[in-house]
Amino acid sequence: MAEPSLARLSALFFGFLLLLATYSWIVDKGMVPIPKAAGTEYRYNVQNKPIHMDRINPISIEQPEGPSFLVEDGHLVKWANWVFHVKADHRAGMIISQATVRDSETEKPNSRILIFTNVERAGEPRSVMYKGFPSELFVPYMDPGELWYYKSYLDAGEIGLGPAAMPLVLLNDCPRNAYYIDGVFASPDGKAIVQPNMICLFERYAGDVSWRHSEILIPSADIRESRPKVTLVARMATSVGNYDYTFDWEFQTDGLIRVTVAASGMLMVKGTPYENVDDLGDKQDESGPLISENVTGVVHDHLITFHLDMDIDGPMNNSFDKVHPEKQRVPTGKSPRKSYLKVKKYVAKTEKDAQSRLGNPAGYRIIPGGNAVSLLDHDDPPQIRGAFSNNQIWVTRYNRSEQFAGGVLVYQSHGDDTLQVWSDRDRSIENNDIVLWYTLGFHHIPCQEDYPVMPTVAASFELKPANFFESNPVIGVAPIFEKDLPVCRPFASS
Ligand SMILES: [Cu+2]
Repeated sequence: MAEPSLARLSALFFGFLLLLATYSWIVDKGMVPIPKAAGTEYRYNVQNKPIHMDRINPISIEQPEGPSFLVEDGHLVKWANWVFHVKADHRAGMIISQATVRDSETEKPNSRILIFTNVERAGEPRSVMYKGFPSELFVPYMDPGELWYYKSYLDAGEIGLGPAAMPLVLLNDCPRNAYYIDGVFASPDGKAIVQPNMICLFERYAGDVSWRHSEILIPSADIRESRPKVTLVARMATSVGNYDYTFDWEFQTDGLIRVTVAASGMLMVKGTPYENVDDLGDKQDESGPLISENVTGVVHDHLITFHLDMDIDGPMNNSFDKVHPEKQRVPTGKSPRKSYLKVKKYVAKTEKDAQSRLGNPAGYRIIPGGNAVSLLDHDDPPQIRGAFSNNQIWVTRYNRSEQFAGGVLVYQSHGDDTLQVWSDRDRSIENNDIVLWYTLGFHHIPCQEDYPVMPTVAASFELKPANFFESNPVIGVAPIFEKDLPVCRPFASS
């Protein structure tokens, strides 16, 4: 594994210099004791901190017949019923594009293609997503004091998630069965920077079930059907200064895409005269909790807005329905029940070309996961620049210049080129080429366990087929039998 190149380091250094040049005056607000810094070493080979737990034996996934995916031309990934393009990107870190899923019920004559020597892929590829990537990453700190008020970062636009991505750590960032892809970027002097092992691809089996049913009402039949859930993960990790973010795009054979952001790394901390919360008396430290002697963990948000250019069965004629489950009251005397849940569609203007058998418009649902919306006032300067986090979900008409939710140029921006501004134009989005924007995030209230390096905290959302397939698309998948896995056996039984 190669060390980071000199050109890459100079690119990062140049970026940090720009940040420093923005705030180049000195403010002295008095002295606080220098923290002891005891127990802050986190590197395994230099720390001396025995852990008191039973050892976990090394673990890995065995694939006796090798991986089930192909990578063509360095970036085109073919796995199970999915085909998509993955690439490293200077600003977004990793971009997934032209994702199609093969629908075995749309097979036409001669549509089978060979991807391995003995495996055929049946059915027609159907477009799901043209392009998806983290468009901006907003981290406002919640200390309005003179030394901290300006600390609100747009990490993708100001730093770039690509150059800040160090090579992944083999066997730890990704499992042994992972395949690695390098990133290639341009340095400020125009030379190429190669970032080795920046993205990994691997099949994940976490012991979960894809679908199952046992027939308890017909005991003589002994029907017990179950299928293991195996997924494909595309992962990159970036270290934007003190913080680390891992981005996963996980593809399931049932058509679902799960996007996960996992945050780890080091807190941005502030000195304080206090060593113990008792020293505070009736006061509360306004910046955040005391996490070590003389060290405060300043409260902040991590808000990551994804650009999701969904092209369900093609770029045009896409619409967005708001679906609300609502409680309904049963009229008195009509039923022993008093209430029930009814699903109501609020923007049901969709007439798609591709209709399913039952007449439902073919679609994908967004299933929110990690919800966090900025609590800053909309007229607060950081929030004007980070206005894309005013809403959890946005839908805009496709415009090729609207890729980055905080604007193309974010250094010292005033919020005049954000997703909020574009959305305020109020263009028609019905039966059109539209882009879905979703913000996930964390309100981070630090605690002692986050210090010196915080355990990973993850949040995710899902893009789930809804009436896209005619029925369960993985009903025909074969189960796994004992003879299929000749390599791995539990140690006790070998
Ligand atoms: Cu945080």
